Amino acid sequence: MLQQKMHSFKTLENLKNSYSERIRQIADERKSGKKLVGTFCLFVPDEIIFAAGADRVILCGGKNDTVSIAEQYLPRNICPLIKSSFGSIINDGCSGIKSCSHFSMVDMIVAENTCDGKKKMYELLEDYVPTYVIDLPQRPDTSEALKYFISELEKFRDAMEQLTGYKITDEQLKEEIRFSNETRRLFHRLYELRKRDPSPISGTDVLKILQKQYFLSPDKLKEYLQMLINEVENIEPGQVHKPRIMISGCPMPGGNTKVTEIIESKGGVIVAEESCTGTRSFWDLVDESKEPMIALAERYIKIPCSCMSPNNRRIDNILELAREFRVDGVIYYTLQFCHGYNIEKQKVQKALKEAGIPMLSIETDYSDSDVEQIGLRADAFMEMIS
Ligand code: BJ8
Repeated sequence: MLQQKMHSFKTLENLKNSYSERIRQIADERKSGKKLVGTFCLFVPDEIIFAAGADRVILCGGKNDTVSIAEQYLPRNICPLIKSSFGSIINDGCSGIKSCSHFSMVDMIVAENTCDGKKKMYELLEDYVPTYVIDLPQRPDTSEALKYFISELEKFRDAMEQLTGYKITDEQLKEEIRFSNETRRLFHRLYELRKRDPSPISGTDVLKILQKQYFLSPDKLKEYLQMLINEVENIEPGQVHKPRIMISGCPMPGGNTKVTEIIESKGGVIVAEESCTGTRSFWDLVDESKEPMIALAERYIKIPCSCMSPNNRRIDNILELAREFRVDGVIYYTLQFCHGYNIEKQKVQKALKEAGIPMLSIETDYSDSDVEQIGLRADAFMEMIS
């Protein structure tokens, strides 16, 4: 297969150095009394956190080195994302593993009732960091579910006011919604560019900013996104078609780029991700014309996570994305022991088969033990769809 070298983006080089700058910013904010909230999931509306005058970072772990710390407390047979996150938070630096400082800086964790493993992990986390849990109705298409979710978000709004001492006004909420929608629109622009054939940017590169969106401040994220879009827009159109791949499934938090790197080293290019480190994070905007709490509840309850049942919206999204991004194949990516996404694979596979789109299923963890084996399967898949 003809290979074409991907462009190297200055924005992404700069992004590499953003960690220490952000840590300094958080430390300064905390000195001046600003609260830092840690979250784990897209179902927690950032707009409410920011409207309360707090900052936030997402605490999902994507690194393998904190998994063993967690395994001293948690069963081995749960998903690596849960173990890595828990290990990062409780890591006191005595284990010989460099402590990730933002994990130890949060004033409150805002959790959500999604999968069983996370729910139970949050109960344990309470011993380390004050933890607030938003209950999430899991049959999202009923009017009762929406009503209940609105009431849960109202309670969360009160909890944030208590944490920061600021009253959240509707005006402030609307402002945050407007700001977040602008960022969502920028992501749409970036994804629009990926529709070109060949795509001017690799999926591994896009993943870098998708992962950092959960760590950077909202202002910085917007700045980086704008710079990246400018760079991508100015790339000379390439000539060599590469198999266009969509990733669908579990999130790939910071530190976890294993599968995208393997796929792209085998000649494919990832053009879309149906994932929480992908389209689920920005695809739908919040309706700015509505009463803000209702608009937030309506937007967030529709996130097609596999904890929802039924979750046909996800199947529809996958088919729509596959068409829009003209994908040649889908990599169905699940983390080990993630039952929701693992079981939902059956429905996705059936729908893709009916649509004539090939799918390769990869179930993995954060270790490198299966890199070779995934590589061989990816090779065969590329061969098939080329
Ligand atoms: S909205 S995908 S961020 S819950 S991989 S911990 S589901 S066992 S991360 Fe998620 Fe929110 Fe859903 Fe997105 Fe459980 Fe599965 Fe592990 Fe997961």
